[in-house]
Amino acid sequence: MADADRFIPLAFHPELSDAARIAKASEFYDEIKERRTVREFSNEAIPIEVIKQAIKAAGTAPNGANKQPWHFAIIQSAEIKKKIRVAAEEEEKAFYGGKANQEWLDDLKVFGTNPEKPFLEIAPYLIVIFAKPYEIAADGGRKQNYYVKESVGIATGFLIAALHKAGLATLTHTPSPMGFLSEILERPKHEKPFILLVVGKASDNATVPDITKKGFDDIASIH
Ligand code: IYR
Repeated sequence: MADADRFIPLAFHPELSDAARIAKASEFYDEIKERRTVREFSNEAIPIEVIKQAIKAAGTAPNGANKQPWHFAIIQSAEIKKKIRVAAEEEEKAFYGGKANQEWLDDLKVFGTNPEKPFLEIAPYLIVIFAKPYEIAADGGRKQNYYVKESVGIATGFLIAALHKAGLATLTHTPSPMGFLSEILERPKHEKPFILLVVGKASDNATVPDITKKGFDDIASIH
């Protein structure tokens, strides 16, 4: 435990009635349930300040020992987007052309996905979230990080929620393997690409698959 004098009073202490809490929780549900993974983006420009604020929100996520084991690379350069598209499509051709088994391909049919990823060039931003299994200290040694996947997963969730709140659409894209992202973005070797997030406005005529989410009783139990 840290020294008592290193603790400060918690600032966030909302006093809400039970009814207000229920209302707030259901308002958030109503908002977040409108989030859909989108594959048809508008090329309309979005101020980078929106992206910066959303990444700041992501950076507040709970994480192992407050090591904040993440890096967010924002890509707006058309040239880099093109490189990423070419490399991602290369991996996806291998995925759809034999690497994925039939069950996986059947599970993807409803989404209408294929190896072509034009959105990687159309959307105004790509954000590559990197996970840092460890840090390199000033003396070149390794400093441990903890619960890295959990931490980066939670931060990515915050990021997606913040972008949704700003009215933007996202696509969590995970070409596999993603090593090409480290090379193109010239990130240090020990940072591992976690998710490639495509960000922008959904195109006016965007469509999404007609799928549903499991209900409360299917995802939760009360003990
Ligand atoms: N990465 C591929 C395949 C893919 C896999 C899953 I699991 C999805 O939910 C969607 C797609 C692609 O992006 O096409």
